Amino acid sequence: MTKPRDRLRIAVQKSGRLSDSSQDLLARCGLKFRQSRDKLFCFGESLPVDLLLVRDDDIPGLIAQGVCELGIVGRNVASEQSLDAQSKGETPEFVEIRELGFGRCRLSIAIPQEDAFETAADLAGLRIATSYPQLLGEYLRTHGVDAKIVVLNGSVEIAPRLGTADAICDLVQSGGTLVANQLRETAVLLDSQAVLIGSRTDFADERADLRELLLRRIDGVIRVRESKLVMLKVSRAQLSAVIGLLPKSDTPGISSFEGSSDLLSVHAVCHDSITWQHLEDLKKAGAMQMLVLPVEKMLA
Ligand code: PRT
Ligand code: ZN
Repeated sequence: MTKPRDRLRIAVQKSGRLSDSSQDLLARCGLKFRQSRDKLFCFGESLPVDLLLVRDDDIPGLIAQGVCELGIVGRNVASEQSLDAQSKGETPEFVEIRELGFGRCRLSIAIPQEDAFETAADLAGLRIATSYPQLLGEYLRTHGVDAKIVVLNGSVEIAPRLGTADAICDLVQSGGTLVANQLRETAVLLDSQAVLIGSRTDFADERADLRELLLRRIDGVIRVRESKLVMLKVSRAQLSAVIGLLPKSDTPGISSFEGSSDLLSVHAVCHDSITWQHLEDLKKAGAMQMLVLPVEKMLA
């Protein structure tokens, strides 16, 4: 029997695209760690939650082995490793728990700009370079396409120019890398972002409560990040039109001004981003002196 543990371990990428946002999220959850960032293991000082700084590809495996309970990785990494386990007849020992809203990208197939493409069937017989053979394999199987998967661990985008592949399947964010390599995106296989993953098993020790506590705080941080406080003035006659335009708003607070029976002040927390277009629409509907403020903490 394994010894009960009273500390939780969470693994995040040591250095790379997800590192800063992952550590920022944990800091916003009130976690403070003792070691400097370049060390592998950081001791949690504010809560019994320790941090492991590792390569992103190692995180699902560390959870599967029981070295840590939670981790932050791109969905692309989690899905690829999950399919890999399934291809060996194993059940992946980790599951996706939360979307975290950063590190957004997509896994796409791209072909040389001048090549024709209408449907997935046009990929038949091609050599497709990728670091995601499982996700690509699943896509090809689903579409009944017989193509050759060329596994590369980096610089996938130059494979067509080098003549080692006819197409690629790689992560795309702005699309700049594809354009720079005269490639064009033809199909999206997976929409990705950073996700919190965790072990499939429930814990019978302190870790169960710690995990719940951390999840509650993460939910709070995500909710606050997407929320804005909107303040504005409006005449009584235009109030309902203006309130109807506030995106995902809680019940607004409405107050009147001393000595004015017509002018009202409205404040509302909106759980969505407020764009310039929203403000233009509100103005047309009669809103005046609008203010959009970030929300720092929220407790219902
Ligand atoms: O060293 P370690 O193994 O930990 O890091 P890594 O090199 O494997 O990963 P890293 O830091 O490059 O990326 C970590 C995660 O960030 C990925 O697994 C994705 O979930 C996410 N992410 C988000 C991206 C991108 N955006 C991204 N644009 N990962 C890679 N890219 C690359 C892509 O491979 C291509 O080369 O950026 C290029 C495309 O970008 P655009 O903007 O030109 O389209
Ligand atoms: Zn990696």
